[in-house]
Amino acid sequence: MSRLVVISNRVQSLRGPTARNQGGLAVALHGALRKEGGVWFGWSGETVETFTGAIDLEQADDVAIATVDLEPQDVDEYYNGYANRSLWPLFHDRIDLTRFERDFEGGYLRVNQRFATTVRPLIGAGDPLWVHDYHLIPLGRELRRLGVTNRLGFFLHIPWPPSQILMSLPSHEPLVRSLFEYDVVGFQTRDWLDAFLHYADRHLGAAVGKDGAVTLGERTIRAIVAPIGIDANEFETAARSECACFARDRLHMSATGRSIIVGVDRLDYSKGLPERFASYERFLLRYPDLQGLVLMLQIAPPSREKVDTYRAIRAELDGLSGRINGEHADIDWVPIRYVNKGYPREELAGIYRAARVALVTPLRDGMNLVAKEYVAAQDPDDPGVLILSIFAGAAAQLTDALLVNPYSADEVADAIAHALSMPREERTRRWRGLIENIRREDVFWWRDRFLGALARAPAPRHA
Ligand code: ADQ
Repeated sequence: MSRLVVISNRVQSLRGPTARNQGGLAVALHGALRKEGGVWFGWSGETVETFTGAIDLEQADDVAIATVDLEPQDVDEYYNGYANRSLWPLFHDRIDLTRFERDFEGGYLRVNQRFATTVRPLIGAGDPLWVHDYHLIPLGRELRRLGVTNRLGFFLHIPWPPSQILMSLPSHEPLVRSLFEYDVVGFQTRDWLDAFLHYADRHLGAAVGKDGAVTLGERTIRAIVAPIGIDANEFETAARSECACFARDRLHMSATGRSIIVGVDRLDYSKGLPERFASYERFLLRYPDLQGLVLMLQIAPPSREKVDTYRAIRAELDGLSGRINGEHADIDWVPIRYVNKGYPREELAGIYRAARVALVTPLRDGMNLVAKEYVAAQDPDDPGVLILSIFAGAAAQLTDALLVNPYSADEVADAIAHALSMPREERTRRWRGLIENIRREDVFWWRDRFLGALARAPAPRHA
């Protein structure tokens, strides 16, 4: 019997104390694996002096979690280097922050080879393979080199950049060509798919068919749009839990009647946090009557702290929040509460529910699950308002949000004022449109959409 094999940079265990803090992706992948049993393979997050390829196996029901340790140099070059200093900024249109180093690229290819040789013995003859994200683009090619003829799928969680930007990456062509070793390649939105097709057509001379078939030489792949969702049902339930109600009440009490505007983001320059703080300050200045009636809670746990640009954005936000608070605070009011820590899912759901407005204003984002979680956590009888960047992948689905250009402080400031004064009838109407989409196109819909396309791909090749 065949088993699904999921491969991603990191894996998350459903056991132990961290299990309840997991994001939607981990839950979805566990769900996908549990359906028919399978293997989830990735880096353990640990390092070892010399790479051995020894697999650590954890079995939970029919799901095997398999991890491997990497060398410190691997982590520097592959993870902190090529993945997070080259590909991440470039794919988020930040050439100014992108670093190109041969060592990074060498480490990236080496780790992809190491992943391939390590996971190879775990792959059975008919097993479909599902590879995730920008860390592992060339993994399909490495697996084919080892004789793997199975159905191979790849899903990109982040945006695909415009061709002119992608072409600033020194080895862009072999990187993109390696995607043609998969059978199905999935993107979050039509825009990212179109950008990929543009490159494939103009730069590689691939033939783009009507139904997502893209042919390059002897290989035809299927390129699809599969926007990731959340487990809406689980999140709606979490928002009604005791823990969520406690968090909501605690926040309400501390706000002493003020309307709460919430932002929840990994501390990352793509999330547009300095621009968001500046927009909020613009709101305070343009709407002085509303000053003192609101407070903004920005939750931003630090990430990728080994990367200098991440240390820089953290320092910038520390300075900006301090200056805005110093300038506008009163003896009983601080305009921004800026918190650098993570929260368990249920507590987070309660925080979302307490907030009258959510500011989700990334400058570029593959999807953005926070926008969907905020909507799912609302009280259906008295829902809050989602302000969403037009540059988040989620904007293609969540058209009932207040859509804004995050670069325009005036536009975002006006949207905040609009959201705060929005009548309940309009809030409810917009929320219904949003939640209907979030429930329909949830994380299980996403999984089935992708795996369905993979199952329909032409029969596996034989070596
Ligand atoms: P991220 O860039 O990490 O994901 P996002 O989609 O918003 O962005 O997901 C973040 C997750 O982390 C959410 O589930 C959120 O609840 C959680 N989180 C954030 N701050 C938290 C906190 N303080 N405490 C607890 N949980 C917190 C990447 C891409 C996105 C894409 C996803 C999934 O960049 O565009 O939507 O993958 O494909």
